[in-house]
Amino acid sequence: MILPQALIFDVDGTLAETERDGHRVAFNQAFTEAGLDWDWSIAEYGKLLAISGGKERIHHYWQTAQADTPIPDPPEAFIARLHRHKSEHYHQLLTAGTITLRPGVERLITAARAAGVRLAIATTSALPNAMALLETSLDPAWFEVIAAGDIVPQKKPAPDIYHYVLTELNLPASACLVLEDSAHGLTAATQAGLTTVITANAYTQGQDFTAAALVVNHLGEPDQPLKVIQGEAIAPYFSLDWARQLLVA
Ligand code: XBP
Ligand code: MG
Repeated sequence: MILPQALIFDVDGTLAETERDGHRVAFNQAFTEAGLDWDWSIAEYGKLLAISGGKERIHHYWQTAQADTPIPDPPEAFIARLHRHKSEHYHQLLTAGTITLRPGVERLITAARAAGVRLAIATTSALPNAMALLETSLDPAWFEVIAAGDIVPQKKPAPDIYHYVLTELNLPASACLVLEDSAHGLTAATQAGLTTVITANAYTQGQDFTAAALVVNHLGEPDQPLKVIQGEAIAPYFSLDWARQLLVA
């Protein structure tokens, strides 16, 4: 069997640095619009990323930091509406072109398509938000499976989303390589038995990536070499050949 049979990409923080200047800004815009004086700073948002999912993050913040703020009943419906408005702001930010793909992402995806390696998405983000990035920066049609948000009962770090993708691809974990940026994502993927490469970023760089097959600062380009943080340095940029070597190791 030719390896890898498939590459499975996380979205936020992996395809692009969407959190700080995308999701965070959109959450704040939605809060202001709803008349709430909530404002998530860059540092505070970093801590809130421990809670997966936008709706869950708002709910957690309300319960822990804003317990005195009355919000209309039922809270779930209010939070869902707030989150929908946040998604609209997020789309506008993406359409404005302020968020670009991380180094090496498009190159690796192009190489995979040329080699017949199948592609999939496994994200905690809501489907419309994942689609917005794919539509503005890549092409959703390139991905055979786009698994997002509430499609599974439990979000990362639970492995549900990766089990779902493997079932849809009808492939064993041993044939696929995952690209993630966070400890939550790594836990989810490894619990599903998947070999994982971490492309760390400003929000995730201090996290525990011991279970990863490789940790790099980004996937690299021929003229923009990656830095290996954990694992063996093989080449200046991550390739399908490197992916194969990790899977057979
Ligand atoms: C990222 C997340 C998401 C986004 C917000 O997950 O945790 O909650 O921050 O997205 P991943 P939504 O890295 O697995 O893609 O508001 O759409 O939930
Ligand atoms: Mg991520």
